[in-house]
Amino acid sequence: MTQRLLFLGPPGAGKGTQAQRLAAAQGLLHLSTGDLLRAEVQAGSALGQEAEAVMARGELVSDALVLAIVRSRLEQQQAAGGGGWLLDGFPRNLAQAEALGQLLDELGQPIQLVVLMELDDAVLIERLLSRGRADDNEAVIRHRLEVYREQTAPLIAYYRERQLLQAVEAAGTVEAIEARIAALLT
Ligand code: B4P
Repeated sequence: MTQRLLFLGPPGAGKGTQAQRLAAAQGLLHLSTGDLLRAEVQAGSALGQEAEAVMARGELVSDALVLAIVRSRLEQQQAAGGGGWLLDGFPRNLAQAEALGQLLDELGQPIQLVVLMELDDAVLIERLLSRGRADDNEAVIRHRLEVYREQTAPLIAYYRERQLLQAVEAAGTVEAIEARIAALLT
């Protein structure tokens, strides 16, 4: 069974929704950098104060900050005896992908699968507008999509070259998409 995987895809593709379900079903550690950053904002920490304005603009928080969060969670899990993990929304650019590769080499825990969730822009925008989070207004969503195309989409070729990538159509019901993802893991 696949124990170490990551979810890649545009904002609103449903990475968080599917990652939560899969991690619960398989007993994996679910690491969502978006959720972890929002928790820091909520707590009013120095890190959260730094992240808040960047997220509200729909831009990427600094690589160093996000990497420090991911490193500490994966190291904690290994110190507690190890286990599988699912990275959701990380990495989001090539520098983060390279740094993640180095970290996983250090930990001796290579990625087994990258799931790319694909969806049309019109559906993404509709989903995010109906969610209505602080960074879900139309201008910010369009900017997040541009940031995705410029900075995150190059990871598709990066992981395809490493023969780790599998794409999934992310349209349809939550259950239908869940079944498509489950079929990749056996
Ligand atoms: P994220 O929290 O990662 O959020 P997202 O990409 O907007 O959404 P996701 O794809 O997870 O969609 P979801 O399941 O929620 O990022 C937010 C911000 O954090 C970024 O813009 C950035 O500033 C910062 N950040 C995060 N990670 C970073 C990193 N590594 N480096 C730098 N900055 C980082 O689903 C969206 C909506 O669709 C929900 O309302 C859901 O209920 C609905 N939905 C899901 N599946 C559906 C389905 N099948 N049908 C209908 N609706 C569905």
